[in-house]
Amino acid sequence: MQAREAELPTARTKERREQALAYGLASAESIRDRSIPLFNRGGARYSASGTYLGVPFLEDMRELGGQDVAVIGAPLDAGTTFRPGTRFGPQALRQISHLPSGYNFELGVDLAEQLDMVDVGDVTVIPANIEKSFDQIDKAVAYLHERAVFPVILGGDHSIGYPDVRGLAPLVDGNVGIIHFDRHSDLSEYNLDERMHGTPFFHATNIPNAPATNLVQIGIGGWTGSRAGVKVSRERRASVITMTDIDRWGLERVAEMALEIAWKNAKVVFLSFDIDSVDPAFAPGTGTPEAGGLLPREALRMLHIVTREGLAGMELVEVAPQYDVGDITSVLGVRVINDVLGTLINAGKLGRRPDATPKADPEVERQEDQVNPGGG
Ligand SMILES: [Mn+2]
Repeated sequence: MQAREAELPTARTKERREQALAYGLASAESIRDRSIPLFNRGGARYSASGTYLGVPFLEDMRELGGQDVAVIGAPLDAGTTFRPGTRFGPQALRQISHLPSGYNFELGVDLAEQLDMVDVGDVTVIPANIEKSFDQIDKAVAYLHERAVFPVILGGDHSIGYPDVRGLAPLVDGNVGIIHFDRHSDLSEYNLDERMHGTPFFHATNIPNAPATNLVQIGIGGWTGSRAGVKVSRERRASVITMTDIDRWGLERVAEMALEIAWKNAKVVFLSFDIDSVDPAFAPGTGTPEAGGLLPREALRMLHIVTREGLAGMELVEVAPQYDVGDITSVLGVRVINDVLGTLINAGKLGRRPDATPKADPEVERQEDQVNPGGG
């Protein structure tokens, strides 16, 4: 069989690889093997579960442009410091995203009707090299911004927060604000000598136009935080809103405050939502759970306030389906994304508002009820 292998043809594989590279574009400069594409087109790996909300999969990345939203996975968990597994986060989120219909009664939005959304699959990350992975994610995210498509980035652990901001900031003529939901401040310079998931906002706020004074962190506290990060947050005057602050001042007031801090002299604001900001009773599927976090309704209520002035993009990180129970963490992650998109639509910041949407055709509506009865 050693000899037989040499006799097997390779033409089709080569053809598929060439197409994957043409469609998926050239990888970051640090990747030596130039046959590895930037966007993962074929070797599905972590992306084999269909698209987010069943929206079209954009196979040829050269065709990106003109859409409102692109969902993109960054299946990297090389940055975890405790329980790994978030490389399967994008897959879990996509899979459970087939449960909701895209319509929300309370928000009065229908994502399928009001957004032109595509799923562009995953960034080809390099699991054995976090810096090369950052280069890939940075370049991929920048590509989406360059084509003016709103990125919804599915993590992955929180280390991707750094390349997600690094892919955005150089394209902004002004400051970038960051609204960061988390139990952890993620402001250390290094974890174990590397830039891991406890470090993204140290490095992101080193970017000249992403100052820490426009970073607002919501939900911080508990026993899994880092003292090194507190020192950085003190020195750089980042704004830390703890669970105790939220209890004391109330959701609305705290969210209004966060909005003000993030937007102060900023041109755009990026949303980084760590699923572990929500209590592990509701979000057990994560690597660094911390008891006493937000209730889902508290998180959603605050999101409705902090996103209404618009966003330049968002990431939903730290979903690790191995530790999940009945997919509840992924259900919540999808809920967070969809609520943000719905709020942006209602605020006139993304897609089309109802008055710009053609009226529903009653005949189509009846047919739709047969196909997708909802409820249950
Ligand atoms: Mn966290």
